Order: sequence, then structure tokens, then C-alpha cells
Amino acid sequence: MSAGTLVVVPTYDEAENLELIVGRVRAAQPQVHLLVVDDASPDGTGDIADRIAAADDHVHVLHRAGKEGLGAAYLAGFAWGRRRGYGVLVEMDADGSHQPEQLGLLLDGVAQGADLVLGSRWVPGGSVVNWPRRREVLSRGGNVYTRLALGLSVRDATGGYRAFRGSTLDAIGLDDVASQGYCFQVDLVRRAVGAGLRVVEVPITFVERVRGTSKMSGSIVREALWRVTVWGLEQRWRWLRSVAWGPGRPRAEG
Ligand SMILES: Nc1nc2c(ncn2[C@@H]2O[C@H](COP(=O)(O)OP(=O)(O)OP(=O)(O)O)[C@@H](O)[C@H]2O)c(=O)[nH]1
Ligand SMILES: [Mg+2]
Repeated sequence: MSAGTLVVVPTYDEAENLELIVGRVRAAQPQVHLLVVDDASPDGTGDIADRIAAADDHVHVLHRAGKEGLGAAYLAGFAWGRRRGYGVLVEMDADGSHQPEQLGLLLDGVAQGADLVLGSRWVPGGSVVNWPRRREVLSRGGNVYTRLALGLSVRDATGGYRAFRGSTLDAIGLDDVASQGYCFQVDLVRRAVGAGLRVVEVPITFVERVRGTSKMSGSIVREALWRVTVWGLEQRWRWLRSVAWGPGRPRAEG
């Protein structure tokens, strides 16, 4: 199974979307496996996932006790996949925003040697369909701020359609990842870049969800803003300290 690919799909109240998205992934890439990570959705998404999994040996389900956010769901899904030896782990939303028909672009990037492939709305060729203006402004603005604060060169650090080589997840150390929403995505990119791994962006077309409700909230945006700011300040402080004292000087605080 070490060469296998696992698409991790976190779900919270996606009853209207799940069957559709699983079917599209199965049709687009019949060899890949899917793991639905459901946080006890009140609308019965978990039961739908169980029913699909019972009829298809490429579909698996991880049930969690309650809603803990996107980041925690992905960490649980990644751990599940790594324990079973999957060599490539993919993040994909259940709401159809990440088109399974474009999954091949991400997998090609890994096959060509990338450690992390980001599906990117904000590189040439990338786009969003049916997004309200304010969402586009928020995403573009958030990405500009992230680039400036963290010195990252990627154009879309907040997107959630990406493929990780398994060794990438092992290398970046997931044990102390605490962030949840958009900043979970930023955190994983910054760790991969910081570890010197090969991060590439491929253009995707992001389609606004047609069914179900968004879990995006003001608190997710605020969490991203303050965490990115703190990471940026920490980076600058480390840089200033190395300029002032040199990298070789032992740290007094140990
Ligand atoms: N397991 C789990 N999944 C979640 C949680 N929050 C969101 N999700 C799922 O994560 C994916 C992305 O969530 P969305 O609500 O689409 O959020 P978004 O894509 O940032 O926002 P929109 O663009 O407005 O849809 C969807 O598949 C959700 O069902 C959570 O707390 N637990
Ligand atoms: Mg969405």
C-alpha cells in the first residue's frame, strides 16, 4: 500500500454533498482511496459515509466524537493514513469547491518530485467561480498579508486542496499543530517551506459550494490573523537575534 493515495475529506453536515463528491473522486481517479473524517454531524453525514464505505472497499470512515474544527479532523485523517502506509495524502473539501477532476494535476506534481503540491487559485491559470466579491477580497488580502508576514513566496497558502508526500507529513512534525481553519493550512505550508521541502503550486478552479452551508466564521478569520502575525513576529525576532549574536552563540535561556 506504500504507493497508495488517500484523499482525506473532512465533513460536518455535508449530507447533501458527500455521495456526489465521493462518486466524482472514484470516477476521476479509480485507484485512490478516500477517508471521510466526520465529526458526528447532526445531519447524518456519518451514516451516509458508513453506507458508502460498506459498498466500496476504496472508501473508509473515521468517526470523531464532536466538532473540533478542520485542522483536528485532518490531523486525525493523516495519522490514520500514515499508520496504514499511504504514500500520498490529499486534502479535499466535501462541498465540491475542490474539483475531483483536477486531482490529477496535484498527483502529477507529486509524481514529478514535489513534496507538497498546493492547488492554487491565485497563480496564473487559477480561478474562483461564483465567489462573492468580499470572499475574494478576504482570500487575496489574507494571502498578501501571509506572504509579507512570513516571507513565503507561495500565492495561495490558505487553500485547502493539496497533496502531501507522506514523508512530508513525517518531516514537518504534526504533534504540535494547534491551528484550526485557514491558519491550519498556512501552518502546514510554512512548516514545509521551513523544512526545506519542495513546495509547488498548480492552478485550480475553485467552485463555490452549491449545496449545504459554509462553516467559515469570523473566529476562523481572527484566529488566522493573530496566529500569522505571531509567527511573523517570532520569525523576525529569531532573525534579529541571529544577526545580533550570530547563529553559533549558545542561547542563555537554553
Ligand atoms: N470533520 C470536520 N469537518 C469540517 C469541520 N469544519 C468544516 N469541515 C469540513 O471542511 C470542509 C471545508 O469547510 P467549508 O464549510 O466548506 O469551509 P470553507 O470551504 O472554508 O468555506 P466556504 O468557501 O464558505 O465553503 C467541508 O468539507 C466541511 O464539511 C469540522 O469541524 N470538522
Ligand atoms: Mg467550502
